[in-house]
Amino acid sequence: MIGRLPIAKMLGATVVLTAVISAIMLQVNWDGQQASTAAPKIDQLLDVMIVLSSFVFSLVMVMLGYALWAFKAKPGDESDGEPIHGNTRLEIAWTVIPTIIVLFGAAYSWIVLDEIEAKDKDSMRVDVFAQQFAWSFAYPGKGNVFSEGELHVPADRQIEFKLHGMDVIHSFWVPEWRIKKDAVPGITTTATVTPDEEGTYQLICTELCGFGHATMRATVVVEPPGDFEKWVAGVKREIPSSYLKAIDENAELETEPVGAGGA
Ligand SMILES: [Cu+2]
Repeated sequence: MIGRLPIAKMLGATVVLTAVISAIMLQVNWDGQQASTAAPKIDQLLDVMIVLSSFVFSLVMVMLGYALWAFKAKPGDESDGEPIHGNTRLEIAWTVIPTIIVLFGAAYSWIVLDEIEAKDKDSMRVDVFAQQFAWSFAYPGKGNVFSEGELHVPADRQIEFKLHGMDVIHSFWVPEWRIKKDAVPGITTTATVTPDEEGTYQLICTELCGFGHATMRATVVVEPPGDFEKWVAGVKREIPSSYLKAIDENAELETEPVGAGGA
């Protein structure tokens, strides 16, 4: 039966519909401002996925539209439909095409993840403590200074955030950086980010963690390295011993960084 379908015309219609939908969808600035080196790569990945999704959507819509038009029952026709048993060519096509799309998406995502998680030699470690319903930060390379509710980082330097969940699972997300990673009690997870745009942003908990989840935010300041050093020098608090203990305990259980998580 597939041999009688106007395949060339359907493919043509699919390509045109894909182009129209993609052209509209790609106009939208889905992710907002870009403020890390990872952001353009992740946004480009999203754009490619939008085009692929538009193609799949268009293909389904064209085939559905054709089927509705070509195989419509005549008025008064109450007979049963033709009993159809499989179609090898069609089944191969609808298995192979999605497989290629999914494998392409997996390979491309893998490459992007590898690039954005590649470690720089001069990366700076910042420990992040998440607890209901607040964030605090420690700078092991800077005399263990400790800050509550306010994260400062220098621009254009890779930061390795070591995330510690102090009670339940939380998730670390600065939308302009794109990176999102869970803070899980008992293990240390790592989020690698190179902020490349000075400014003030918001750190948002993006894992439903309890009654105060919606208010679990912190201020993020990305500033020139000189300003950052001045800020560090002005911080008089040091990391509390209970937090230091969490770092040590977690360190024993430290695992390889897991994929970006969170809801
Ligand atoms: Cu939360």
